[in-house]
Amino acid sequence: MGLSVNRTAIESIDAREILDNRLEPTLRVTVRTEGGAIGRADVPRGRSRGVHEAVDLRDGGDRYRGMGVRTAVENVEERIEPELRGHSVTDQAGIDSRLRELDGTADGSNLGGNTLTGVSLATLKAGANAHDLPVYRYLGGPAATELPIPLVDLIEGGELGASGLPFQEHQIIPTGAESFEEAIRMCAEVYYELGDRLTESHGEYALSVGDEGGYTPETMTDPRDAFDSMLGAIEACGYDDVFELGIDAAATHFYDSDERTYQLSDKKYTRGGMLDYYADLVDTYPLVSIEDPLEEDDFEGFSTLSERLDAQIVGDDLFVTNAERLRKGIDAGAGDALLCKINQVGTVSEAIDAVETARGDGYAIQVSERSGQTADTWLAEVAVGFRASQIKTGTTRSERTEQYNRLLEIEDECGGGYAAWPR
Ligand code: 2PG
Ligand code: MG
Repeated sequence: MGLSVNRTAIESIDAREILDNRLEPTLRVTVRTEGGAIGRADVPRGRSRGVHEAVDLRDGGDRYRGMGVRTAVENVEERIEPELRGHSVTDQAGIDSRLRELDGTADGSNLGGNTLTGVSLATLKAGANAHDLPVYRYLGGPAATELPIPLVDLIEGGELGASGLPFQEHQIIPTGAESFEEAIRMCAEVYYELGDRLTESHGEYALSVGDEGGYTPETMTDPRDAFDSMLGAIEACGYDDVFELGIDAAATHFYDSDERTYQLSDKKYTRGGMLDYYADLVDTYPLVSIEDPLEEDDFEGFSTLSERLDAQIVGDDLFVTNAERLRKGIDAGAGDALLCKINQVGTVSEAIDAVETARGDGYAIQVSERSGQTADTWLAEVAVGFRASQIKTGTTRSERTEQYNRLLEIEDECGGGYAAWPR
């Protein structure tokens, strides 16, 4: 007679060093249960990171210019696995709080934020697998049937693209599409059309792409030029009624904290100057989403802007997917939307906390990629599972398009609707 097997109890946790889209090392974690369920997850990595994010543990030294993750691998196998063996993968909250306890720091710097994220995500996937459910259904239950609106980064600047543009992302947003499938097709057609136009206006090198697969015209320095080019392409495709625009300014990265000024192309702006600058953009263009318009600790400035503009103000480096920082923002009236990146905060349960806090206070939820990631499609699953109305996952390059491909499958699987833009 066979022994009864606890289908969900963790039997082993393995980790290895793999490579992301930038050929930089990152962590892959595999959780196996006694009953044969398996969850494997790859950890993403940001380049334009916020100072309040969980610490990404890297080996230092010469290997991979210090970016190796062998210490993180060791932490998973030697310090975490013995502690979690036997725990049920379906107890996500229990496993995540045990991970936090083992780490013992607020910023994840002992075991590594990347280590925590890898184990937490692999546990989530193993839990879904043990239940024979796709991750989005396991996470979101029967209510998780809606597909998010994609914010597609057609032109890159800042830290993520070698264009002359100060803002990091210039996005098209298909708020007027009827389905996710239609939204992505229209985004692709605008992308092709924009490519033809940029070749004409800025030369063929404009077609080189940045970390998220958007174009990077070197001679483009004014965000208005990016908006005009994108609107020209949208109009040429006949989609004026479908698209609106967004940006991720990622303002911390052009902020001088000594002078308390922002450097935009060849001009310096005070906070007040930036507020007027954005107000003017919103007056001139169909700009409905502005991420990180000001530096990462300016709750007051975010609040003034949220009050003043109709556009959605999204907190990325401001909130870092942390429920406490978000709560502070909500109390101050700062922002209208949470950017959700699991590895910013550490574990899946902490991200759920932030998402539920946002939902409870009527903040929109935008699930987001990192500029460094792999073809692992947990991001698509999590976006639907968190019932986020928006997703940001770049443009071209397989680690981005795989998310779209998975979302297309999910749309078919659940006959899902398409989210509405918050007005
Ligand atoms: C951002 C992101 C991703 P990174 O600022 O929103 O788009 O950049 O992953 O480099 O932090
Ligand atoms: Mg950002």
